[in-house]
Amino acid sequence: MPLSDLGLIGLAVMGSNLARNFASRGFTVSVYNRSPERTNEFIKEFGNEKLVGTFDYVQFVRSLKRPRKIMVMVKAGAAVDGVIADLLPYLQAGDIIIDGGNSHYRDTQRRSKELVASATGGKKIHFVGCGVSGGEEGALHGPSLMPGGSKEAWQQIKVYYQAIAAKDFSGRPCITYVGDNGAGHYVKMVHNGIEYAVMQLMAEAYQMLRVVYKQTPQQIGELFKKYNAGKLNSFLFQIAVPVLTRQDELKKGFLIDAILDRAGAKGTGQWASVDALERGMSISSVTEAVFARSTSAAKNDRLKLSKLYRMLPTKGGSTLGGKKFQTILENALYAAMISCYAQGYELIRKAAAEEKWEVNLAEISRIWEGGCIIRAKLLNVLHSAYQKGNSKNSPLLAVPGIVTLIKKHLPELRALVSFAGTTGVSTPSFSTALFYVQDMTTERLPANLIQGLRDFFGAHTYERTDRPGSFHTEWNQRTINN
Ligand code: NBP
Repeated sequence: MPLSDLGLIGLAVMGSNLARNFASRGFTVSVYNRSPERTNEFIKEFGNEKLVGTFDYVQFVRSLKRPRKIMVMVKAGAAVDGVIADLLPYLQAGDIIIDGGNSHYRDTQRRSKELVASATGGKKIHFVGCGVSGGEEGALHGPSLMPGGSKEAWQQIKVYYQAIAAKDFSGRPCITYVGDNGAGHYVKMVHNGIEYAVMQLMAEAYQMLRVVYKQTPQQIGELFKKYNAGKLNSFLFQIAVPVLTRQDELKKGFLIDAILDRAGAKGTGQWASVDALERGMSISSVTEAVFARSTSAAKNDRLKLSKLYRMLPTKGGSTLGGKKFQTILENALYAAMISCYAQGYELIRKAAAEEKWEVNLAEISRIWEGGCIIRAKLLNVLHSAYQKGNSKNSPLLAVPGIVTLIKKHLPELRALVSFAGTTGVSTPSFSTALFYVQDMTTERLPANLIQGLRDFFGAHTYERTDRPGSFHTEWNQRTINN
């Protein structure tokens, strides 16, 4: 029996589709799943000469060409450690483990360290933490891939992974080596954070149209379709159209109106928010999106409180005409989305500096052009702006093409947020997107007052505008009683 090019462990949604994707590009893949019934089912349904079922680690490892390239697609967390521990006795120096799950990047950093020679009885096993985005469809037809970790291993696996990746706007594979140890999983975490923020912006836009302008889901679906044909062209706007316009099969009306307004989360938005807080960075549009899902989950409390506070939206629609609003909304969405990317990219820049990763933001933009959930025309705009500005790692808000776009559309974002404030519809992600750009482009913020207050009550000291050093003032405590 000829040896397989690759091994894949974990045949749930993602693993089985990735295995099929590799096989469809001509590679042979040995697969293994903890529960053998799943392997049997998979082989029965999809098995061919390219997909080989194995039922224990000895059989699995023996079936692979050396150095072995083994992708792990199991539930993130303890299961990944368990699989690595079980595999290790059968591996040899130079073999490669690729974790394609949504692992926390700190776990990936730990695993990378643990797999160096000292920790594995003299066997140098390479470890790659690879962010995978695109869900089931992406895994099967072409995901966006964010590998990080061993560069030596990357050289050996790239031919396989480039073959299965989605294509960017110029037809190149949506994959790049992101950086050392946990860089790939870090960038995937930020990708998911941006995904939270973009979906929250879309939900806020929907709510304005539904509540203030009394648009039907059909009308909103048609508007989003129009947006999708323009500069907001993206996977999320594309799928929003059927989600909005599908008729309910169980009763008369639109399905969207029957879906409970309680959003779930798997935690990557929270991870990104906590990481930003720990690094002293603001990704407020992402964090607001996480908070918004938490608030949505408090359905019973909201129901009770809504009866106590009947603050119905005002007739905002009449103060800003429907057609005019549609244009403002489109441009406000565009500016707000750029702000979300600017926030995410600043977090990546900070993490890269602290973790010593050589991250290239032009490339990150490029590999998100296709395959992933946030794929959009805008990513090509960001990528091109970085290239034209010859500024692959500048803050996004400093890239010349982006400065022009923000200057052009910020007034509409401002108009939208200020209008929303009069309607009673909450727009936390639009608001924070605006405030982020405003604050990051403001020379003098009011933090001087905060410093003064901190120095008053806690002698925390302050810096001055006119000379270096740290200063403390003996503020007159008695003045507080005057
Ligand atoms: P799941 O995250 O649902 O995990 C199920 C797989 O993990 C099964 O193969 C299961 O084997 C295996 N497994 C578990 Br659970 N515990 C195990 C253990 N202790 N030892 C060995 N195997 C174990 O699968 P998924 O949705 O395909 O996702 C796989 C990874 O990809 C996850 O990290 C996920 O977060 C990530 N991801 C998912 C998506 C998506 O759209 N679903 C997108 C991008 C990334 P069993 O059959 O024996 O129970």
